Amino acid sequence: MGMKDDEVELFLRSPHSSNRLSRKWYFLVGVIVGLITSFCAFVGVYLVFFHQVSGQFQGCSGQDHNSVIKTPPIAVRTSQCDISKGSDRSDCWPEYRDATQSTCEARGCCWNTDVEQGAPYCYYPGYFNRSYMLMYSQKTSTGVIGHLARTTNSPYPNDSMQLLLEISAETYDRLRIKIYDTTTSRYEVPIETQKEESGGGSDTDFDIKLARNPFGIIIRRLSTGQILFDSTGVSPLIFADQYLQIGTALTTSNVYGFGEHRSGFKLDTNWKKMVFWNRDQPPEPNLNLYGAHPFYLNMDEQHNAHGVFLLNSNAMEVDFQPFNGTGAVTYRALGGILDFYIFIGPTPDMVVQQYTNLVGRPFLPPFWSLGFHMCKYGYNNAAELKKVIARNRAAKMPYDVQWNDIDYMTAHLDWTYDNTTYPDLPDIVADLHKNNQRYVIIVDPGISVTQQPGTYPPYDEGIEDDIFIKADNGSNLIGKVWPGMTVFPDFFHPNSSEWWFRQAKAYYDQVPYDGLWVDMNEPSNFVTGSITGCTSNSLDNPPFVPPTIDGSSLMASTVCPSARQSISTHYNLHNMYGLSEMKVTSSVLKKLLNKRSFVLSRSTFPSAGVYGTHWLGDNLSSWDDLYYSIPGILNFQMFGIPFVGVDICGFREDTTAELCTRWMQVGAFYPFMRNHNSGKMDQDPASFDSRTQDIMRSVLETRYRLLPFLYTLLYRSHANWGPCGPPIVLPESHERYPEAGAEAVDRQFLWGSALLISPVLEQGAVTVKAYIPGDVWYDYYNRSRVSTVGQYVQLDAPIDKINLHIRGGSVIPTKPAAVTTNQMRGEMFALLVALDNNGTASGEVFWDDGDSIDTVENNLYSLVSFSVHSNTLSNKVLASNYKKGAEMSLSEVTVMGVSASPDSVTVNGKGAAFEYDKKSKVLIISGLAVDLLQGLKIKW
Ligand code: MIG
Repeated sequence: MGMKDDEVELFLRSPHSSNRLSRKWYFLVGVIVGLITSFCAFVGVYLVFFHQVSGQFQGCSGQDHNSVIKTPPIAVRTSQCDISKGSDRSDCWPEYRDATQSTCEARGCCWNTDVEQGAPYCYYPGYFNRSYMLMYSQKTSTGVIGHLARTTNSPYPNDSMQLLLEISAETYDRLRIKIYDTTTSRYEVPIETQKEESGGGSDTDFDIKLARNPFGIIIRRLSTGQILFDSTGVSPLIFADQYLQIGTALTTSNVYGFGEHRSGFKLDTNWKKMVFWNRDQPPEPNLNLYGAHPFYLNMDEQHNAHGVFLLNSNAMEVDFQPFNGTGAVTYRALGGILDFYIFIGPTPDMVVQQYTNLVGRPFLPPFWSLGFHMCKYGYNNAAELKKVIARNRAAKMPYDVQWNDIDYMTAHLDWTYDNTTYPDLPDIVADLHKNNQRYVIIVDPGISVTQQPGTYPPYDEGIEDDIFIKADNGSNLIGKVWPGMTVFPDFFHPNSSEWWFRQAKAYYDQVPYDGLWVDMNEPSNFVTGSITGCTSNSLDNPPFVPPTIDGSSLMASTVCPSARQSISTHYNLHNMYGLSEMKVTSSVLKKLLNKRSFVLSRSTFPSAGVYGTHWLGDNLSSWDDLYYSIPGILNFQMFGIPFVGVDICGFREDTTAELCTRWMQVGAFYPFMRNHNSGKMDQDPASFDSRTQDIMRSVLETRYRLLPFLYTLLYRSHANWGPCGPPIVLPESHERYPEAGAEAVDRQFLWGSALLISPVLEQGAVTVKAYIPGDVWYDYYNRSRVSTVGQYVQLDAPIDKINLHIRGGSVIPTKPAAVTTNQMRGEMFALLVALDNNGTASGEVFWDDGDSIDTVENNLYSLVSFSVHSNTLSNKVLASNYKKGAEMSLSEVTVMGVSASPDSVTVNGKGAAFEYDKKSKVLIISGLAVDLLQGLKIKW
């Protein structure tokens, strides 16, 4: 989209800029000053801006602040409507109401029904004169500030006629674009973003350009000229009270992110709309689901990636225009402000790192939570629960955590257990603990209002503390959830934390649980808005509502948008309800247990990964759902919630032995591994025949062996320095494989960059077509090198096998598997070394006590890196504050890709026993007991 004749270009360079553009800049300053002078005379509205920003130009005062230029709208020139490709059309009628030619043209837009499938009939002309104009701009030390004004009304009520624009490079790798109204104060998202410099001294790679009329922003990657953000030529800026619109061009169709939605990993940009309005809704494509993450990652043709995040919690949609034309996305948000962050990358890893630098890095989960979790909605009684625990122990399944769903409660009341169906629940929990197992329970936000006064403290005390969400009329809003009529805690209320702590503690004193599962926190409501409905005001009935699953209703299955919370309206805070509950719950747990907390939440929002994690909700026991789990898990890596999983074997309806076997195989490589079910049929591993049990046990053991590696990846995602960025699980496209075709691979995934997982996702299949990147790879099981790489290969995958490959160049830490993580912790480490073509490899291991609070921040851990070259493995002790005899010792090293048998092997100078297999070229050095926290040299 080129600039129009009457537009001004403003070249800027952000903070650490060189003088390269200075000549142009001085010239442009002249142009701007000229512009200011000419506009100042009749645009008094500037003053609002000048007063606040610089106090200059007092000479322009005396004008009425509300006066605007009264220019009649110009008629749309037909030539401006002659947009040949439908895909170049930006939708001028996003409402799902029928537009007509006359209503469309009254908006200043073009009408043409002769168009490809999906394209709008009513669209913006090539030149649209009813948006904002850049009235003034000024360079700042980190970017530019500007003043925007419009003279005509948008189709939506209460336009902000003047806006302030602030573009600033907050760090060298992150640019913020903030557009807001300085004349009225508007809601801004109350999450704690991190302001600190994330990188260091290197130069910024941003180039900022502004278009004057209509106003537009173009941000490019300076080094390549590639567009990172370009709002010119797509839907024009609208900033009305309940309708904020802005669009941007995309670089390629390699667009990822925008959760929570169900789709392939690479998004479908063909006239797709994605809605953000948290909803209790089983995952299906094209629907708004449990969480909202308005963040995407776009990768250009050179495989440079950048990220774009709109920090806005209001109901929203994004609307794609396909890539056979413009290739663009338009945002339409129902409130707040426009607050974009652009992350420069240039690798996908770095984009996620930069994003989590802003919204907060993922929590480090307790080590036990990396084990296998089991749950069912409907054990229904203690006998059944005990039977399931017993049979999985007897079957020697690696199994760390047992859960209870809402059926443990008395009449679905939070913080109670049913004395008749679960009379001995405390004993069951004591027995789990005795066996080094853990126990997690569900709690829902809805608090029953129908209990006898004085008998149910969660309600009585909540009333006393006045922490429940209020209806618009000021009384507590009453909805209906599992326990019947309920109120909903306002977790933004300053007193909610103490109140929640008291309830959690009272119950903990009876049943000492180890973690909390916060469900239904969209929040879900079985009635529309409240038991008495909602108001007819504009919060409950906004002028524009995106196509939610409920046909453009914001109140369906939740509380009224007009409801009041302590810091704002539910209209503004709805998408953050789950986040607010996570935050309070994680601090309550920390205080209660004096341990690292484990919180699993169904609803999430940016920064949720700081407080807990997420599973992908009520999936179906189907092969399709097994596939969708992979793009789902990959998406949450990007959203800064990497410790994520889905209900293994499927939640709704009955699974089958084959599906459940394949699902346990994939699930063993979900960062968070939980088998959960609501079907009639049992699906815990020991409920199957002995052959199936053997397969499930074996893949569980593989997972447990690899847990030190997974834990080290989780540490990296939390601490975020060193070679690996935040994602634990990576798609092939994002992990140094800029190979054609890799962009859309979402049936395989990687742990870090070292382990490639290629599961069977189809019924009856005993082979898998897997993309093996062009690199050195070894088969995990027979340790031999893979001969065909850089293409799709057909791999054998009988029912008892999930294909795993280790990348040449990696060192993976392991420990022997055991039935609980507690038991394996004390064992010695072993290393899997996979040599690359140069005979080199590297890796690291992080270890601590597994559940103390803030071990990273308090330096209570050990961190050892390994490097291999010239037939020598050596270590570097980067931290050694966690010392524990055998726990930090090394027993065995397996080296893959050793071309010939060594004559001898020495460990720290002393001869050591070894085995070499000529056929697989594998060297095994075993029987060691050397301290990893001392200097280590193993030579062969
Ligand atoms: O209305 O607690 O997604 O995992 O088993 C359903 C019962 C409520 C929804 C959760 C699911 C859980 C179920 N819950």
